[in-house]
Amino acid sequence: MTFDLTGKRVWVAGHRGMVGGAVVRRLAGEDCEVVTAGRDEEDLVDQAAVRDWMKRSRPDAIVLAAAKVGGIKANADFPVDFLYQNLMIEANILQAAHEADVARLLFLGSSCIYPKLAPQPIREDALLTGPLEPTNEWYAIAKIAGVKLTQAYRKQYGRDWISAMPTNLYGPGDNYDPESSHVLPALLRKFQEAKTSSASEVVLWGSGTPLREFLHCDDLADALVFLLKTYSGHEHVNVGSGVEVTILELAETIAEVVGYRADLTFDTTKPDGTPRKLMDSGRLHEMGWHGARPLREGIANAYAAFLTQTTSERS
Ligand code: GFB
Repeated sequence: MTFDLTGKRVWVAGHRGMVGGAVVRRLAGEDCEVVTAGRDEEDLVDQAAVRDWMKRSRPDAIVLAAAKVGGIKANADFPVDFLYQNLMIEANILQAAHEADVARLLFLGSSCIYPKLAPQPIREDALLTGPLEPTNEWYAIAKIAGVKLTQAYRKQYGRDWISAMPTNLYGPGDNYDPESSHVLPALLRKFQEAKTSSASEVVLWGSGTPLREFLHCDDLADALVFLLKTYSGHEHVNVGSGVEVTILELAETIAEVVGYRADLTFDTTKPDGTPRKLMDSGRLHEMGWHGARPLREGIANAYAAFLTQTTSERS
């Protein structure tokens, strides 16, 4: 074991988001103290506020799950938000963590930081070997900077800080806004709404042919805690499920889980994005983690959470 969590204070930055929430749930099973910031304490884009919070909270370890995230359309519509906010969040937290002498930190990248046409499955060493996918280059550049900054503190100051690279994620606490969400929560919502209104069709963006790999956020959280406890190294680590599906296949599985069949039509005015994005998670498997649940089972869990979340938002 590289880092024993027993008795440690662990700040989960971004605990209100899907990933941060999953990490908090997972850490509840460890003998550590989870620290989270109140809404008024946590303006992560503000350097002074982050420094102040770090001094007061004094964590031993940080899981940096805070980020401005969104689906393909949000990335294209809000380039400044995705580039600026993510650069600020990661720079502020890493520098404040360094000043506060935080022993352990886990930064989260994203599979979209790899080149658009990287050889598949994508290995960690494909980073910075080719041009990025234009629909999400703003987010990707910020996340690449975060991975590099994490490595830089390791190199210059010997900090035992690491990065993980998750694939496309879904699960409880996801964003279901039709404009800004990712495809899986968007389709859960579209099929549920079609079921409720007995609509005859569901519209998919793009051609339905792009391939994506999906991982449940609770499985990601389990892998992150595993890495936090056991991995020490310069290179980031891919975290995927190893299973890819086309967007059309995803829609068919969601239709089965929701229990509603509708004609699928394609809005080809919307972008497909990168054609394929399957990561090679071989290094993580060699380290001993194999916890990804089957996609259909994960979607059923996410659908149940979606129904609960939307019911509680309405009431
Ligand atoms: O999940 P998604 O928005 O993002 O879209 P990316 C994946 C694919 O699903 C694209 C199609 O080909 C979309 O055109 N799609 C079909 C839909 N119907 C829908 C729909 O109703 N909503 C959405 N959102 N997509 C993101 C990046 O890329 O991946 C982020 O933009 C991040 O930066 C994330 O890295 C993991 O997989 O293309």
